[in-house]
Amino acid sequence: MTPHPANPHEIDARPLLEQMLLIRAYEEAIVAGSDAGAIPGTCTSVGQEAAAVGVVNALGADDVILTNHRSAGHLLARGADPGRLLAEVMGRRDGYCKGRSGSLHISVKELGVVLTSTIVGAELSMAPGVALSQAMLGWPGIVACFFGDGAACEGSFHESLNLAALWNLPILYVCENNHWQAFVHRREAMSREHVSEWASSYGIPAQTVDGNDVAAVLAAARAAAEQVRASCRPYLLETWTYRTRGHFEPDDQSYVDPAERAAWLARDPITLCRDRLLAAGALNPSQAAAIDDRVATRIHAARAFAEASPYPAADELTRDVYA
Ligand SMILES: Cc1ncc(C[n+]2csc(CCOP(=O)(O)OP(=O)(O)O)c2C)c(N)n1
Ligand SMILES: [Mg+2]
Repeated sequence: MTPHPANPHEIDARPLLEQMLLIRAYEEAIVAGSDAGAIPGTCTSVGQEAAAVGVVNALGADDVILTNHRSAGHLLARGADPGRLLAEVMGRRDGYCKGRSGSLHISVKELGVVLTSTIVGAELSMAPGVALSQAMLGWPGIVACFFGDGAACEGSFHESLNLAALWNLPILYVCENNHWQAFVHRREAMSREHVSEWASSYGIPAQTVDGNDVAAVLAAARAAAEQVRASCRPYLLETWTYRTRGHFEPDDQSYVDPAERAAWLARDPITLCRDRLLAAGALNPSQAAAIDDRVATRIHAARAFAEASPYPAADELTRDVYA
């Protein structure tokens, strides 16, 4: 039994819109701060917000997340505090990892975000181990492993799927296919159009969903997560989306086909969601403006919090390390 609507048309997308706006505003604040030299540049997920929000909202409190270098959307959708995230990016003591991880290695244990890996594909290597330990300890919850189309071209993807299928591990593999693998288009690196096509050779069910339609992603992810939970077997969900900013900041995107990018900008996930809600009468312009205001206030407060947080002292450098 699915406890939530599996039909995208029955989903209340208003809270999802707010989460997407928060992610966009958070990452745009980082871009503006990095342009001004005040914040280190990160890898943003601008254009991919629906993929993150749709999947994370399909997860339960006991589920754990492994993610990658484009993790801000996953963390914010999971309920991470933007101030503590920004403090982490800025290397401050009040960051989730005391300012030592930056954006590329951040973990938030209390939210079940076990790992951000900047080694492409390492989250895939670790997913079977995390799922196996959950199972051996008798802990509830499935493992959601977020990775890119580039990671799917690495050997660790195939090793991970093979073991997950062999050992019946409850892993929801989520490939955010954003068409780019750093500065290389997926067409130049992938033998197939869809990453989901590769799952069948391991007997793993898979689906590709429109990654810019947040309700469609949420519905597909709920069904996939339920299937993983009920079967104790892996599932691969591919979200078909696009990275509309550069690989990192700054990046002039001179290698990008402007027509392709423009076509995806015309399907911006936030605009799509808001327009649909307005057209359906589920949101009116003043409610939409109130959401914008709430988000702006939170980001303003996050920036103030992060800037007020001190840098760690030099004598803390060797604390919390094994050797
Ligand atoms: C093992 C490894 N190889 C190369 C890199 C450099 N690198 C960082 S991100 C990236 C592209 C990854 O593409 P994808 O998996 O599609 O993720 P996306 O950046 O599109 O989200 C590369 C090659 C790395 N960090 N780790
Ligand atoms: Mg990619």
